[in-house]
Amino acid sequence: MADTVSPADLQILTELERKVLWLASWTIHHANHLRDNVDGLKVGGHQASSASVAAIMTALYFHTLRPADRVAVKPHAAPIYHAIQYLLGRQTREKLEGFRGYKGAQSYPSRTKDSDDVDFSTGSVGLGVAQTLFSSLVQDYVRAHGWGLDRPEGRMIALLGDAELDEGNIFEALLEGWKQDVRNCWWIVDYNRQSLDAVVREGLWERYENLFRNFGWDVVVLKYGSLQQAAFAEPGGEVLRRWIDRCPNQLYSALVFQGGAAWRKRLTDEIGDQGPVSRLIDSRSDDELARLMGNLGGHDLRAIIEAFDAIDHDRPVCFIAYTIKGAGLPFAGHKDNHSGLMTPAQMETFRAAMNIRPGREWDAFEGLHEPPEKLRAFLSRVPFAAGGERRLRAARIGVPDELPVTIQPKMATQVGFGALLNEIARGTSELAARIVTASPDVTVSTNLGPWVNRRRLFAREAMADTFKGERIPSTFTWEFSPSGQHIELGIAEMNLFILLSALGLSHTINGERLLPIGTLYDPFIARGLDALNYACYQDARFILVATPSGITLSPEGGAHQSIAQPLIGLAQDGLAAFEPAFVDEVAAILAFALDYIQRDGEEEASERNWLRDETGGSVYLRLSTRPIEQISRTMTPTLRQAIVDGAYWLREPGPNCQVVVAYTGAVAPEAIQAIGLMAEDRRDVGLLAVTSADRLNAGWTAACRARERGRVHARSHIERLMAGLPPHCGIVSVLDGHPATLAWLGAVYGHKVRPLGVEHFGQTGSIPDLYRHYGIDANAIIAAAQAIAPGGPIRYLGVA
Ligand SMILES: Cc1ncc(C[n+]2csc(CCOP(=O)(O)OP(=O)(O)O)c2C)c(N)n1
Ligand SMILES: [Mg+2]
Repeated sequence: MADTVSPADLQILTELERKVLWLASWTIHHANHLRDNVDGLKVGGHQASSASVAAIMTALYFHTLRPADRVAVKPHAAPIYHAIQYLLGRQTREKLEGFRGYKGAQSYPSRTKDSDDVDFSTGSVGLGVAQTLFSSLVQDYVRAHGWGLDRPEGRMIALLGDAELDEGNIFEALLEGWKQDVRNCWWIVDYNRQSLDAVVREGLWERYENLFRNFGWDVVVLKYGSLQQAAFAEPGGEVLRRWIDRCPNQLYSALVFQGGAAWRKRLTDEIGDQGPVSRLIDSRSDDELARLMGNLGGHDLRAIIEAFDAIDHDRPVCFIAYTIKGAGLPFAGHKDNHSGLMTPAQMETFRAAMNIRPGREWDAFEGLHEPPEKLRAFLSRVPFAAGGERRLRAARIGVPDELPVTIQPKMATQVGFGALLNEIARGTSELAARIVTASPDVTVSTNLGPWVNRRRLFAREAMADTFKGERIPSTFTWEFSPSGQHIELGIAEMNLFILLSALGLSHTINGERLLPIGTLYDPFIARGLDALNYACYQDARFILVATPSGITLSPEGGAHQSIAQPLIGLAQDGLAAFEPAFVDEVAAILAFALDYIQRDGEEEASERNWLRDETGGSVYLRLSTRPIEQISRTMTPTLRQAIVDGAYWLREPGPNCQVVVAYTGAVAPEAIQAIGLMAEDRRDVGLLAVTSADRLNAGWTAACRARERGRVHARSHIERLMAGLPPHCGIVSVLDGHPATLAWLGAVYGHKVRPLGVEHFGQTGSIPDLYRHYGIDANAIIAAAQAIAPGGPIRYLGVA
């Protein structure tokens, strides 16, 4: 193998590895034993897990990485990551001292919460790994469209725990990556053969090796360190190698934990009678023997660096790096070490071994043999740190207030969405160029067909539509090219969300703005929910459009009917959820959304609606396939704003209002009908169109909080809308989703609310059958109104 690192640099790197392990260990120790508010903070998980990757990360950050490379670091290696950034001058001592504490360095690397340039957040194992694969695809997408070509291509790298490979989402990504011809992606598996509870099964690496190769990946197994390789070359070395290869994981770990004497006894008992190998063992002290046996590939800087430097292609690579969990620490190899923490006494021993004087624990070069100026000079020329700011920026793309669409008398919101995108696709605006759509095998059924016909599918290599070539008539053109703007995924919703997460970070990762729109069936949001949460957690920006939704897709039955999704929309941080009923509302919301996903202001909540509109976020549109009669009206700026803020009066209540119906989404016709019928028997009835329960609710809670903090005049949108309602007025809320979504409306001014909605898995049937069955039809609305609102019997009850 090429000698790619000079002996002098290797010596410095060896020192830095020690330093990194020390700093990470001290950070953890400090958080657990020394900070005043340690109650409840004591958690392990980090110490042993960090130690296992100290060498790999030292090699990566101080030698291999280039500024354009991006890394997802396994969650429990956060202390090592922060220590490395500290040495590079990108992390503060204060943050390290505050590790896991309020505003301190985060337990798991976080793009949004950490200040030291984390590329990808991690925490929920498996997701960060897949994120790197999809980020490679996004990098290719951006470059294929001719953007960002003045920047060098980066490698998207995940350093992952071996147990992360238990997560199914990794294999979903692997398959998709193969289909999409992924490149420039490295996954480095910290093969310490331990997870949280357990020691992993024997021989797993062979399964992984075959699997990755089958998907077109290069696989590099880093099993032996250079000490071991040298020993294998000695007489008897082959016997030792065979013994190591046959040694079960559990036993190897146990012997590492027990140390040199235990190794000697075991090796002597099992292979010690074979002349040369006995000499090989006997020629080493206990310490030397322990060092030799612990010198696995993943702890040997030279072996790691050579393996990284030897990659001379852009195909994806999986490195399987053998390591020992807790290497270099007293609980190395012990199966219970996941939450292992060093006792103060053990820490003192470790400190002595590291030559660290009390009071100098945070000094960057304390205890190292190399002179500080040499170390400083080395750090100043680390290639990774040469590029300056790692968070890139991209200009915002202009979005018109009004998106044109032809509204038919009867139309479903999903059809409206398709028509809107079709209109955008027709033009040549920058907006149209920057939109990228994606869907997990439901492109046509979520109405992206017209958009794809115009903008085509993306692939690095062009691929013609065979049906078109054969002149077979088809409604859809299925043509792939590097300039295509739709990414077609297999049916894995997890992949959709992680792809959206990668597309939605393009402005900061690639410095090129993309406007991602993903479509899927509403119930299957649940399938990718953790990935959706992950995407929001790292502040990726995208628009999610989900149809069909609720029991309104009636004949499909319970398997496809979503109930909880409106509550997800309400509760998911970083995601503004809308459920419009009419197509002009969809147009207003889509225009808002395309702008909102680009905002990154720091300002406080707006005084108008108390929403964090300056900060921006992602958007979820819950749409329907039910054609409903459209309202013929002119869209005014006031109406548009109200739609975006979350609600408006479709029928303004009078001063003596007895009943308000507040509806969301596809049940609009039932709400309108019920109001019409009740109007004869109830005074001044009102009809509230709720386009976003999420934003209404968020504005209301924020305004309450502002008042409690002294801003007495704070008023939210819903408070203003409901201000004139008399106290005796009853509110019937209704939606095709969980009734709790709107039930809180009663808490705004203390009105009685009867929330209608769906609580149980759906039946098959027609829309009227099911709306009646679940009690969200006009009759159910009237019955609910009669039960809670003042006044005599309502005549039309039972008629609707
Ligand atoms: C989705 C998810 N499930 C469970 C956990 C809790 N957890 C944290 S680390 C871990 C085991 C990690 O083992 P491995 O990936 O081998 O990392 P190591 O600690 O060995 O470095 C588990 C189960 C998690 N973080 N995410
Ligand atoms: Mg592990």
